[in-house]
Amino acid sequence: MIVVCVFLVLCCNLVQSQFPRACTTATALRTKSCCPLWKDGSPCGSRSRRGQCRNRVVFATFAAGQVRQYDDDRLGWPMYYYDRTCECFGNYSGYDCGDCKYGYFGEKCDRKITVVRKEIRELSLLERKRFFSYLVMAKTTISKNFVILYTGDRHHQDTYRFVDASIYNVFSWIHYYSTKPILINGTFNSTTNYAHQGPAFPGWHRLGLLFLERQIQLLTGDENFAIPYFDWRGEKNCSICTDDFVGDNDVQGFLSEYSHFAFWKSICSGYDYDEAYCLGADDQNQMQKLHRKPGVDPVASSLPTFKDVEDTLRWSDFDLPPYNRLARRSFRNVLEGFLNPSDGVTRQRGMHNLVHLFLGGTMSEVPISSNDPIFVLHHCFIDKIFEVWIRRHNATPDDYPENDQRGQGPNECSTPYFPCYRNKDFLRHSNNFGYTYSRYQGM
Ligand code: KOJ
Ligand code: ZN
Repeated sequence: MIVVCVFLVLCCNLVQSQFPRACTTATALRTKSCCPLWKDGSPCGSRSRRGQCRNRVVFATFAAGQVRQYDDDRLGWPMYYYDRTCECFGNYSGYDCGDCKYGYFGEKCDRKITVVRKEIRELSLLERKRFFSYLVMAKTTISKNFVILYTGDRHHQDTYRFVDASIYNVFSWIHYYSTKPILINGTFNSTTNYAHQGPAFPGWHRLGLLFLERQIQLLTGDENFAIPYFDWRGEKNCSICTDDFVGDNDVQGFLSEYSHFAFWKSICSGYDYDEAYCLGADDQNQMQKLHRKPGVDPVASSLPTFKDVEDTLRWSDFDLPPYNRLARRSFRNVLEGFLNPSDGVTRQRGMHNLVHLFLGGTMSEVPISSNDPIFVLHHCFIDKIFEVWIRRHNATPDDYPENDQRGQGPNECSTPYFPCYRNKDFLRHSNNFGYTYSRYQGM
């Protein structure tokens, strides 16, 4: 089997993913090397001392014997694809060390900027219009640096195909790719994935927002751009689901033709075949328009309350065994929304999950939820709660537990991001990533 896989990788120069475009050349894939030349002509900008090409920058440890690496291309990310990646020095970052760490700007990455993420209703009319126009630019501008993968058969690399995608669609695809079920002992396990139902959940989504925020800063040249959040505490309806904000919807759930996102379509269908990655990624006609049905689902007819958020913040253990949706008294599991926030034991839809289900439509289908921009606003508020919790409990990366969720070990790379960010490294103040949150309604 190993031989077959190696052969497929070698013979088939189509194998890519949310991969840096520069690492998807036949040579890069054959040599399993993702050390692109920076503009000084040296790999990882080594001549300019930005970084160096290193073997195994990756710290992967996966449950040996339980899952074999060739069963899942995402396992031990990104070692299935690359043995060599860039390790950047100082404030340099990016897959080729041509970019800066989050929060740093300039050719030498020595200018620190801390942006303030505000509640969307705190933005001035101009700021709000600017935000929507940036999103539309991101939705319609092809990413120069990244490409996405699709296939009808994840286990046969000769079927892999790669396409250009817009910046917003790359973001959306990243969430999709990380949520596809994992093949374990020959069966697809859909209760576990790389971004949810485990300790990686808050940090994985923190990184996703940083990725999108940075891509928009680079696209627009607006270094002060900050993603806004939607503080949904205690709301009866979705008060921002109007055409002035994220859009109204008709009875069928489709967004109003006067909304900013009226003509947006989702990439990657929802719960499609286990074996597939984003079928139809290249075909506009196969994509669905965004839809939403706030408050319609009888099992999720109200949003979390102020008290739910306060109760969530009280749990002092970041995560606890068994580190999945069954974990009790775990801050992460309460925040993610598998437990009653006040007792930390009773299983119920709450917090993050409840908001997804309350909004309904695109937002309630895990693989495609990120196609609706309200996902960004919702997760930004989840990240604010995470940040308040980090500060209140003085959390550090050491509080991130060893666990056996695939791809969610403390030292494993968050999947499928480039370069490698270790899961545990998100248990730090947001200032370290160049942003803070405004105070709003007492929090
Ligand atoms: C969509 C998601 C998610 C959870 C739910 C509801 O992306 O994480 O819907 O459980
Ligand atoms: Zn998610």
